[in-house]
Amino acid sequence: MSNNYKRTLITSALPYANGPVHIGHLAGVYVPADIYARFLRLRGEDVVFIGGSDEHGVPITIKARAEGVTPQDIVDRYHGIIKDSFKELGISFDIYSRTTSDIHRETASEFFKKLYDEGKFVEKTSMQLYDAEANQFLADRYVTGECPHCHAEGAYGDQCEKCGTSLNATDLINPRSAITGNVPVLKETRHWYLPLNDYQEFLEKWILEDHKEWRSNVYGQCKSWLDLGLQPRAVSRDLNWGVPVPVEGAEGKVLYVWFDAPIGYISNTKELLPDSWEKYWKDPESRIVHFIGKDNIVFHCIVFPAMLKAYGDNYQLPDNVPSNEFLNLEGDKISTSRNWAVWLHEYLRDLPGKQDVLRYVLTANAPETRDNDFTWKDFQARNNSELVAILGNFVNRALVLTHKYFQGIVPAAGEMQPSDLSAIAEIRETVGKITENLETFHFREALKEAMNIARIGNRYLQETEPWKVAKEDLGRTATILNVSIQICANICVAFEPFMPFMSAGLAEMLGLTELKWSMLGKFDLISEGAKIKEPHLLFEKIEDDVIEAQVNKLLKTKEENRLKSWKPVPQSPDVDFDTFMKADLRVGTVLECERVPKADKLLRFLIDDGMEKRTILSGIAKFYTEPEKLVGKQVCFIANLPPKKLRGIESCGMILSAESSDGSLSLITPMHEVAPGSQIK
Ligand code: B3M
Ligand code: ZN
Repeated sequence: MSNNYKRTLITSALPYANGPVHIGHLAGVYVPADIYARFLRLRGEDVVFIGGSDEHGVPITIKARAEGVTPQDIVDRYHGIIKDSFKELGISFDIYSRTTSDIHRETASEFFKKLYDEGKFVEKTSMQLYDAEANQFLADRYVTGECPHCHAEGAYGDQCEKCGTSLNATDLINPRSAITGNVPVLKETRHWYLPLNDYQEFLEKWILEDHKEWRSNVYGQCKSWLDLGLQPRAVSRDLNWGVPVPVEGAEGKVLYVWFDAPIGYISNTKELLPDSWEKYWKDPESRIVHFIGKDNIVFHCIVFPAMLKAYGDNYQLPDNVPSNEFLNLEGDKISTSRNWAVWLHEYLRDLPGKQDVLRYVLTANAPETRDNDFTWKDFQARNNSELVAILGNFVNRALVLTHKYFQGIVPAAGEMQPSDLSAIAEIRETVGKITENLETFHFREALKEAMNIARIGNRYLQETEPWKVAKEDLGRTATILNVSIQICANICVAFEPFMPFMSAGLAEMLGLTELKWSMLGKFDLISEGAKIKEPHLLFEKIEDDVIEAQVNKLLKTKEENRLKSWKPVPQSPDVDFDTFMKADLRVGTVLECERVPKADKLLRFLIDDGMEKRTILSGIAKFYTEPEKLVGKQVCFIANLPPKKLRGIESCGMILSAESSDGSLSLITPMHEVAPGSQIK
């Protein structure tokens, strides 16, 4: 049992249904949560794994407004995509529901109403940010500005994503409406506040004293907020999308999304277990573990626990909140708005059958204690040099050799020799490390240790060389291959939490019908005489072209973003007409064009300017890699600049090019051919 609890409720952050999920979500929350759920199940524990879409909140209404559809259209579209793609990746939720469900609306309303009736809220009228043109109060992502804490730009009305601090919209410096871009005005409105300050002492004891075992990044963030002193937080909003505030006279007001969403964990559990959900939420012998990303720490460690404390009724608080840091993509922050992401549903379409590879790479690179980076090169390398070359290679050799020498029938093991015993002992020690790391949410480390089972197996085959021994001692070969098959069975169990598809395929080949964590470290899992199925490769090499296609897709996105965000340099100060007319602009025909030796930027042009042949050097070599193709073309140039010596060559004039958004230079040429030397007017 995990920490002597009778049962465990695992929740994973409810993704906003305003877009698909991407690898950052998976690495941060869903793959670790699934690993943990599978691990506890393998140990025979009573586990419930809850997921669902977070369908309220301003990100959704902003997207709906942008697309001219209703928020319900948006959440229906993305709830489906998210749910299906999680399933295809093997995220084994016991339920994946949503917060626009009736049961959620009822649960969240009742939760609010109880606190309201018991006077746990402070009702306050205050001046809030308002966009007069849009006729809309500006809450949460409806307003952005400079964070008053870390001074990052682009902080939202309720939170700064950069430093994670939760904010009140009126805290923002230089706020701007996300709807119209206008500077907001202040307008009076009434809201209900949860007085978090009333729970300061309780939270300090519960977190800082009772949960010193929490990850340092989680513990540290909570401590910094508690040290700042908790403030009352609004739990309602002037919006028309969300759970209506269930109080007389509260028309046009809904529950703040971060009040309603965590209650989604409760409503999803209720939906799954109508008769026994309270066992998981209100029994001190139950354990709740929230898997989240670091920007959600304050809501899961401070706000939601305060809400549950305020509600009472014996609600249990989370025993652990193993929050991950962020995963970046090719060195840049993953961003939904900039489409800088690897979207799960696109990954599954572009790389069919490679769910385990993604799960493996995201766990191996998991941002458990610091932000980390995903690159397609690393993805390919880990697949080819770890999954194929180490794990797949060992299993394939063990199975192929058993077919080669024993027609696939597992041979009886003879007397063990030191090499057999040491491999077995090493694997048993490794199993202990995997277990200990999984129990303490160190999934990266646990995976590394699991891979060591395959490394030990490869080393065992290298040392015992059954392919040589078989020539004169089939009995010894039988022992070696029997041990190797048992190692395969251990691999099958150890990797089930990380790569369930590979594990199922290997179990099928080995004839294992039930996997239990207690099987690990045993070497009699596959009986002698058992028939091993024809082996198939567990993993295939990923070729360069597959990776190039993904990298090019990102480069295209980067270029699109550059174009979208590109603005021309501001216009230069006016120049009087006479001054301008002093410049003598002409058209010339290119007679020769070649690179200048030892000058990677320069091209030497020989131009027919209608009067003579003139040489002009131009720094456009990297944009015209076949200069000879410019011969015969016409270019525009400034004729009356004083000659200038560059690399020993006298350059008479300047050839005109336009600088594009990506910094590339493009020659200017007349719309149709004109006589060389024609003046540009
Ligand atoms: N919808 C996810 C996010 O902040 C947020 C989690 C809710 S969990 C109750 O991206
Ligand atoms: Zn900040």
